[in-house]
Amino acid sequence: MENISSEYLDEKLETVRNIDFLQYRSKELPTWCPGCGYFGIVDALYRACRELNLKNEDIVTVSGIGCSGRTPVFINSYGFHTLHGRSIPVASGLKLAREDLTVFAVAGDGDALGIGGGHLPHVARKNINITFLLFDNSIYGLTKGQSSSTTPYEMKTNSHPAGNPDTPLNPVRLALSYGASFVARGYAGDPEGLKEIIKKATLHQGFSFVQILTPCVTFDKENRTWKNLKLKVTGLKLCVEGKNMETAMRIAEDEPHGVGIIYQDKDRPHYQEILRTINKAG
Ligand SMILES: Cc1ncc(C[n+]2csc(CCOP(=O)(O)OP(=O)(O)O)c2C)c(N)n1
Ligand code: SF4
Ligand SMILES: [Mg+2]
Repeated sequence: MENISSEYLDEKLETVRNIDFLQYRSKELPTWCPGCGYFGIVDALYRACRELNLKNEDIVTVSGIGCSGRTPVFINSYGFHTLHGRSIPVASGLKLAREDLTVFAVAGDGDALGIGGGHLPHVARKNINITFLLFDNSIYGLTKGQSSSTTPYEMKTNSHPAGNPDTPLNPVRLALSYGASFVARGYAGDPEGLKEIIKKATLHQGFSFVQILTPCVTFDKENRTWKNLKLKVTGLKLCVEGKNMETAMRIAEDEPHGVGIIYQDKDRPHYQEILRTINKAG
């Protein structure tokens, strides 16, 4: 078969990138497995950026390590592929230095809640104005299927072939407890709905936490599969009005597959506003 030249591919990709929201797609070809939920997530992110009319040069996506760590490579903007578990602190520093930029921090469940788990409480309590996307496939994908902080109890994984002995963390409950001013859950299989959530999270003035339910098609054949997610994911059953912590906590407990905006406190100032007020007073 005749080889396709890189010039030919570049030309074709340039054409594709010129289609509406695909201006946010980089020239890099995906390294994710065919069928991975992450394609749906970046698709939603491209669409959100388009509808928010963000300039490519005003966006920065910061990642840690894991399959999710590749995300900035596929976005036609500035990006930073940092160390394992460190997307939140790097994104926070960046936002504090360059308030004018739109900063997305992304991380897998292992990255964000395992090795990087110490950063979430602080970005939430400080209310730093970044959008955090948790790519929650409930497994370590990149390192080939070990149990993560969100792997269900007793699920068989490559690190626990007899069943996971650990109780999983509840990401939404954690984010609420830590004081995140915006908490939502989305689904990689619904890029249109996820786009709306990412738009709201981006427009929110303060720390926005979005848990995204997504499958690892290669290393999870029993829990968060497309088939199971399609059956389980629903819109939120409980009605969320304003900042209602009690309802939000009930959703965290009782609706683990409910997608939508779970909590939003629009009144709380974000970190740079607080700093300006304190510095003026002092
Ligand atoms: C300090 C350090 N410890 C461990 C690793 C190995 N490692 C790389 S990615 C990863 C976990 C990835 O899982 P997750 O964050 O859920 O991301 P996914 O691959 O599922 O997107 C681990 C343990 C590493 N790269 N650096
Ligand atoms: S290993 Fe899993 S998370 Fe990683 S790219 Fe493949 S399907 Fe996606
Ligand atoms: Mg993972």
